[in-house]
Formats: sequence, C-alpha cells, structure tokens
Amino acid sequence: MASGEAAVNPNKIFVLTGAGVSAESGLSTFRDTGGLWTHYKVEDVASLAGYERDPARVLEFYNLRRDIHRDVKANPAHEALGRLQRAWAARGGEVTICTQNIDHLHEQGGAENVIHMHGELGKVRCHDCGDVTAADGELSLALGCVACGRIGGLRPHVVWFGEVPLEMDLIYEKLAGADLFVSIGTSGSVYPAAGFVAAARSGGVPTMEINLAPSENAQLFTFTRYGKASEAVPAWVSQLVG
Ligand code: BV8
Repeated sequence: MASGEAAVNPNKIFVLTGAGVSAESGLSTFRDTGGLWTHYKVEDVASLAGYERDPARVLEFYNLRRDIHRDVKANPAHEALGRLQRAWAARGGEVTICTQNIDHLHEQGGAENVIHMHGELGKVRCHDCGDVTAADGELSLALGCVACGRIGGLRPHVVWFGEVPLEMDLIYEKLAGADLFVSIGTSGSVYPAAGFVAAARSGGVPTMEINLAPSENAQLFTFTRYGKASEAVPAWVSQLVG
C-alpha cells in the first residue's frame, strides 16, 4: 500500500467497476484489442436508434452475449469486493458497488445491492409499457409483454447510448457520502460514469484507480495501482481487511 493510501481510513467506500473487472472471467471488454466494439458498431447494437432501426439485430447481439454469460464465473476480483463489502458492513462501514457491467458476476462473487447503472443482461423491459421482468431466455420479436401483452416490444433492460443511466440519484447520494472512491477495470471513456472521479475530487474525496493500464482520466486519481484485477483487487482488499 502506497504510504499516502495508508493515511486514508475509509468508512464509506464507493467502488465503480467496468468491463475490466470481468475480463478474467472470460467476458470481452469493449475497447481493448479484440473487444466488442471492434466486432460491432456501437450505433447499431447499443443505441436506441439502432434498436428502432433493426430490433432483431440488437436482440441477436444481446442473445449472443447472454449465451456467453451462461458459462462464466466470478473471478477473485469479484470475490474480494464481496469480502470487503461484508467486512465493512460488520464494522459499521459501507461499500457501495456501482457497475457499468450488465453481468451478474459481482453478485456471484458475494456482493449485495449492486447498482447496475447500465442495466442487467438477465432482465427484459417492454418498450411500450416499461415493465421490467427477469428473463434469461432468448429474446425475440415474437414474444409478448406479460404486463401489457404487446408482441414484439421486449428489449434488453440495458442502458444504451443516449439513454439515461439507472439509479443516478442514488449514485450521486452515495458518491457524496463516500470517503474513498475506487475505480476498477474501466477505461473512463463513457459518461456519466467517467465523470464520477471528478465529482469525488470536487468533494475532497481521495480517489484510486485499479486497472490494467492507465485510463483516459488516470491523471484525476490520487492513488493508482496497475495490474490484473484478479490480482490487484484481492491485494488491495487484503491490505484493508487484513
Ligand atoms: C447519458 C450498454 C445523459 C450495456 C453501454 C459527456 C461527454 C461526452 C459524451 C457524453 C457525455 N455525456 C453523455 C455522453 C454520451 C455518452 C458517452 O459517454 N459517450 C462516450 C462514448 C463519449 N453517454 C451516454 O449516452 C450515457 N447516457 O449520458 O445520458 C445523462 C447523463 C447523466 C445523468 C442523466 C442523463 C449512456 C452510457 C451507457 C451506454 N451503454 N453499454 C452493454 O451493452 O454492456 S456503454 C459500455 O461502455 C458498457 O456499459 C461499458 O461498461 C462501458 C464503459 O466501458 P468500460 O467498462 O470502461 O470497458 P472498456 O472496454 O472501455 O475498458 C475496459 C478497461 O478495463 C480498460 O481500461 C482496460 O485497461 C481494463 N482491463 C482490461 N482487462 C483488465 C482490465 N483491468 C483490470 N484487469 C484486467 N484483467
């Protein structure tokens, strides 16, 4: 632990994670070499306009990702964050885990009350009535909404570019109350998540980045630790929890 880090004795920790925390579980990131955005155009499969233009192609993109997610498991980084959250709760502290990821690997790793600001692959939403239900089967235009009965309007419960991320009020409330902000496995290229470090700094909160490589906003972090999440996150948690 860098000397400066040791001086921070956080009681409320806000952790933001991105695709890098799930990379060692076998899930592609987005912008690394060979990542998802090298095989698909964002505007075609991760935007509302793309869905309205060709819903079948978008459903296929998420069906493919759902298939891949079936066989993946939480890695030591997810498990370490679950351990930290339990240890902190036991001592009257709090660890908020806010993820940009739509997988459920934080939950598999033992984390609770995870904020999925970009939605969840295991849920579907009716494009008409907004009803959200759990669903891990294939999505198709032939399916009907259980709430309003509309056929062909079911979409992934996922936040696309141009759409408002979920639970933003709760996120900013937890950010404001944190005494340490930690960003793990994200390139810092998608807003508003990429702006959370600046929000923490403006409130005088120490910030730390744990990543494979410096992110786009690396210069905004008080502390940095570079390495694979499955190694760097357990090492950090062990130093905190003992
Ligand atoms: C919104 C769908 C208004 C789910 C995704 C301000 C400035 C500029 C632009 C904007 C702005 N505000 C809004 C925008 C527009 C846009 C945006 O940010 N565009 C960018 C491209 C410039 N944002 C939006 O449209 C958002 N909506 O702003 O609404 C608003 C704002 C505030 C309040 C109210 C309303 C909506 C954004 C959500 C888009 N949906 N995905 C899905 O299909 O998964 S984004 C997509 O990118 C994923 O969610 C992903 O999580 C996210 C971020 O990517 P990362 O997770 O960081 O992944 P990436 O591959 O980029 O990086 C991986 C990192 O891991 C790397 O750094 C790598 O080094 C590291 N790594 C790799 N392996 C490991 C590792 N680290 C550790 N260990 C390893 N083994």
